[in-house]
Amino acid sequence: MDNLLCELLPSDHYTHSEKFIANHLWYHYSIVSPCSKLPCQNNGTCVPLYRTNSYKCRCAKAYTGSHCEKVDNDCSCSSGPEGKQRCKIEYLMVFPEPRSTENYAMKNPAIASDLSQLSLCFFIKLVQDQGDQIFFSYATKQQDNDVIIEIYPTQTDFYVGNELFRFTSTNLYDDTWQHLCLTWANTQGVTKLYKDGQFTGQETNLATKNYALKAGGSLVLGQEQDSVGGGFDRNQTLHGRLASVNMWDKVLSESDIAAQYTNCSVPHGSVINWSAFKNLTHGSVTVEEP
Ligand SMILES: [Ca+2]
Repeated sequence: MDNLLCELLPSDHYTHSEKFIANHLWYHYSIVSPCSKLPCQNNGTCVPLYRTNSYKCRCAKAYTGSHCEKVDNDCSCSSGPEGKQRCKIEYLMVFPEPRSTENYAMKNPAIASDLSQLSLCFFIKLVQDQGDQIFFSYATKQQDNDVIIEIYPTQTDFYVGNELFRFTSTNLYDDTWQHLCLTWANTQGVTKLYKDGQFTGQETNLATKNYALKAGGSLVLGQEQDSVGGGFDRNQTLHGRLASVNMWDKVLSESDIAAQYTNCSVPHGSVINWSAFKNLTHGSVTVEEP
């Protein structure tokens, strides 16, 4: 029998799996690795520590714990949906340059029942451009401005039934992700604005008292409608990024809204559900998944 040639390898396939290529001329034997039982969960990578006959787990994004067995709940929202917590974001929608009336997402019909109150929560990151930017436009046959969110450098205008609520204390053009919630109820005609989980102010417009938003209209993200599903103006086009746009048929509590920011997660809305928009983009609007 021929002599066997023995080669001692400087590494193993747990440490440098990319350097190990199958070769039928060699038989490779190795000592039992601390990683051979595949101890790391949820796609974590096992790093063998031969000196101590132990290992450590390098966890995939969104997992933590010595064996990557725990979901990472330490999600600070400060860096928005593209930060550490992007794991909790189903997808982002990107509204690119150049601004164009071709770029939008539309759901028609969007709302199944008339609404006497609402909460609307979302993440947004804006790029400053000429003019104002309309992020959200809900139009019905009776009223093309039934709900609008119009963002200027120095103010945010929110319309219900073509009636204005103006918030002047918010600057949304700071090139960071913002978590925003707006609530409105027709009992008092009051709208409240929350930024990054904090209540920032309220406005009253008595003309919205007892008003009801009509069901069956068209919701457009990224453009302003002057008719159902159309009448867009390039100078009001959104340039930026959106995520987790959801709407409810009730006023969410301050603690519910604070929890969205703390958890960096907007739950699915009962009226508008972000999942439904993923395949409703037009033009150059793109979807990015984490
Ligand atoms: Ca309009």
